[in-house]
Amino acid sequence: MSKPSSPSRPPEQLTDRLFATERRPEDFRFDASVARVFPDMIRRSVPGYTTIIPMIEVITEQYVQAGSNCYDLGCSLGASALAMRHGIPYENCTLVGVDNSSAMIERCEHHIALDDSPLPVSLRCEDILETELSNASVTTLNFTLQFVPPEERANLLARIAGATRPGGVLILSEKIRFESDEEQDTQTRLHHEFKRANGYSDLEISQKRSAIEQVLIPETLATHKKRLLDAGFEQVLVWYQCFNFVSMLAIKAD
Ligand code: GEK
Repeated sequence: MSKPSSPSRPPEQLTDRLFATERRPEDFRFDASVARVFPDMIRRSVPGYTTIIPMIEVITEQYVQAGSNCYDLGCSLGASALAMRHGIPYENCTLVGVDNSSAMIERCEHHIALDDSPLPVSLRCEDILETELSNASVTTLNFTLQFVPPEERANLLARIAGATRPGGVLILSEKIRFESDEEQDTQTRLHHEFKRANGYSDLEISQKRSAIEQVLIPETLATHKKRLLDAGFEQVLVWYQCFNFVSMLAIKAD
């Protein structure tokens, strides 16, 4: 019996092979070539990503407030925004996804259209440093703050905290670095083993590392916690960690 024909888009187009051949370590950009393979890239590169996304729905459900705005900042193709959408039980909430990559926003529109939740999602192709924020109950920065220049991070977090209602939250996931060089080396090695186990070659791992190091600046957990408290959140806790990838919850006082 002949095999059923393959789906309309060949699988090669969806598999991340961007660093499989020799490339100059030029700056990594969220352009169309990255957007096309993004779901495969993030799943195979970020330990815990497939656990974190459904937890964003659970956390949103706990903290969303009727009549408020929810934001997914650096929404890429909308995975976190869709998780938030399914965690929002109120018709009078507004969900906003923001990303400054037009290639990401274009594809995100399709993902939102394919989803069955009735809650409208408004997408903005804007810089999260400039986008308007107000009346927020749940905001997500799922692996986005790490791409913001470090000197801009405190202002952004203060703006988010200032726009958040009492009892509202910020969900923050980041690649972190460790105080001790020994732990940094061990956790980095384990992360690379995770990538190898997911089919990335040594060449892909080392070339991606060189490219991403120029744009992704990780900080320590202590730096993140202090800055979130300084920004105006009352409580900061870690709800997930796998190797050097951490998800935090920052809660505003009631
Ligand atoms: C997910 N949250 O799947 N303004 C707007 N967007 C930005 C900015 C900025 N200043 N800087 C970076 N981005 C997603 C994954 S990916 C994480 C987030 C990763 C956007 C950038 O265009 C990209 O789409 C996203 O932040 C980071 O849950 O690639 O590791």
